[in-house]
Amino acid sequence: MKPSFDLNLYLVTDVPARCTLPLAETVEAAIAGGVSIVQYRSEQPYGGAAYREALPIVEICRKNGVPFIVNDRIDLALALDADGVHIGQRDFPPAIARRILGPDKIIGFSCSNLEEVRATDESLVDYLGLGPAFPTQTKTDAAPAMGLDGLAVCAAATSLPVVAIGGINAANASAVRASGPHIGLAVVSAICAASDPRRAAESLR
Ligand code: TZP
Repeated sequence: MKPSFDLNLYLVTDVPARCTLPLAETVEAAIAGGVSIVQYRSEQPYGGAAYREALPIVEICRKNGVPFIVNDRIDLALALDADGVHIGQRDFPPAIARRILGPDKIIGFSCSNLEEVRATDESLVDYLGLGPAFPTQTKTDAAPAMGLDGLAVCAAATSLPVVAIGGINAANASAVRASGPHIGLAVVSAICAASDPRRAAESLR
């Protein structure tokens, strides 16, 4: 059965060099602060290195009953028996991801404009990541920021659960939440680069 999931506060991990604490400690603190779902996002070129880096995060998520998602890499998601994968427009298309992963895994799909939202087959994916909401330095190849208005339009155009990403922090969190009826927040640097990731997560709930 597909695990249930809650997009309210979605931690996407950064590379260790940009995290204040070691990755596993970052995830543990963020979950203590209220993160409801975790995505492992890696720049590791080798699958084995990514697998070893992610294993402790998987354990922490399991221990806390928090779904664990892998960014982009379906092979790594299967190797780690992750709860799901998050794919972008340039990854394997949702139909292929679904065929490989089967019905019991969560599939998230990134859309950065209304056309991409409208072109998404809602029967294939479980949620949409919408963004970047605001300019971000974390993803160097990100599309132009859609802003609060863009978020509102994209969120209204789908019946899937949505999570906004890109440049989200404690200062703009409530404005982002107000842009759709049930819009979750996905953050990288606002938690990973915070001096106290637990408090940072608490401030975003
Ligand atoms: N996808 C769109 S923006 C982004 C990703 C992975 C990075 C968001 O990082 P931050 O630090 O929360 O702006």
